[in-house]
Amino acid sequence: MTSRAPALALTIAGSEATGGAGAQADLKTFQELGVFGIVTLTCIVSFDPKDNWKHRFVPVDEHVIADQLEAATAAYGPASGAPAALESVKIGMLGSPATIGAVETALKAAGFRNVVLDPVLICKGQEPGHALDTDQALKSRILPLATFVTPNHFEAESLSGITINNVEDLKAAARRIHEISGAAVLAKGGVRLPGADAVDVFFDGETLEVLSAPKVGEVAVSGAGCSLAAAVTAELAKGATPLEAARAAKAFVTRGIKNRVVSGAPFTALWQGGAAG
Ligand code: PXL
Repeated sequence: MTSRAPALALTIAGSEATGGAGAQADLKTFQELGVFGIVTLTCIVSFDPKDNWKHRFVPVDEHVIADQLEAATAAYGPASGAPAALESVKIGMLGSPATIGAVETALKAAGFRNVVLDPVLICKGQEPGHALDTDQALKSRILPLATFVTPNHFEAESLSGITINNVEDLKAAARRIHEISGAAVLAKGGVRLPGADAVDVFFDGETLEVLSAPKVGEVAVSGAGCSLAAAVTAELAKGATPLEAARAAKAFVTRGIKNRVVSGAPFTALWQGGAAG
């Protein structure tokens, strides 16, 4: 029997119980893009419909995070001997300094080729400033290990120290974040910048490209950031360059937002599988 081994990708992310964001969005994105997905769960988020859909957050014990990473990398990691090795990882919500320590240790040991960081500082509905120590740990310990980073408007301001009101500001922020991290940067303006288009900026130290698509509504859709970073990871896993991965991911997310799913919650969710149905 001959079979082509699929490309592999790992997401280190939280569960979001309505299925729109987090590890669920990542796994669906990997699957849709033809990549074998693996998950290390960092926390469980269950919005509370009795309290304005506020975030309820439970961290996974740091040892359990380390156990999951040990299992995944022993099976498929660069040193595993697997025919198609796991070389691409996406990092989503980590949630606590202890989690960040466990992930930092595993990343340093595994030596992944592609480390895509979605620098989740707060997620929708969460209060800014709620977890400053976590944000600090993410910036000082995980950002330097990233090869590709996908900050949204708020995160780009926080990482760069630049106030972003327009595309020129977004370009400056992308350049600054590249300087700080050494990573390729896809800084997302999304629906936050004025104008008819959702504009993101890619910068890898050489190429600066503005990625633009007509806005689909004016409200952010749950899972868009997670799915974008997961799509970048999947494309890198399949051999795309960072710029190719950014372009493909933007197209994937634009389509998923057009096909978004409405629920009883006050937010809609991106649907990765819309093209298939
Ligand atoms: O969208 C950011 C995000 C990432 N990961 C998890 C989340 C959220 C936002 O709700 O719950 C687990």
